[in-house]
Amino acid sequence: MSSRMGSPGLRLLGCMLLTAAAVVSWAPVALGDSISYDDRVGETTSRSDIKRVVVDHRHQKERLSVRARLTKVVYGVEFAVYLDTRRKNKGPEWKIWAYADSEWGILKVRGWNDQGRQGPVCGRASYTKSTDSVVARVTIPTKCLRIRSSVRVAVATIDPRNGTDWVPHRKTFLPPV
Ligand SMILES: [Ca+2]
Repeated sequence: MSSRMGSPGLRLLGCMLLTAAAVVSWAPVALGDSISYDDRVGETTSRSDIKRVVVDHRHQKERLSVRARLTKVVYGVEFAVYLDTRRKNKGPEWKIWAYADSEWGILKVRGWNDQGRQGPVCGRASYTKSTDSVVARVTIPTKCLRIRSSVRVAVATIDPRNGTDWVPHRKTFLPPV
């Protein structure tokens, strides 16, 4: 009788522990001048699913690097990095966009939905393929975007036919680095 009564309790405990582990694994982890975020896989309709994002903002190196590990590279899916550099404005001031083996650029934007206008030409973007994933990366000199202090970053893979995978959440920034 006691084991019968105990097992639902144990199951509940196990469930709670699993939930706690899941919450911990998806929370952003600050690492000095960088932050990493493990995103769920399979939660998006975007064909290019984000697994992990690392933002590296080493002030002494005067550059901002954002890399995202994706399940696969899909041509025509846009890799987008939104930057909040002015805390007075809630939304992004800059959008960096890149397509695999194709063009990339920087746009000055006035919010999440702004098409933007051509920003400065600086930095670089790349896609690096490995056996089980692809790493999309952009690296920008901070001076070029007038980043003087910490910055907040949001990342998305915009699949025009299927949907968007957002990190950390739709139109939401990671904590500042
Ligand atoms: Ca994802």
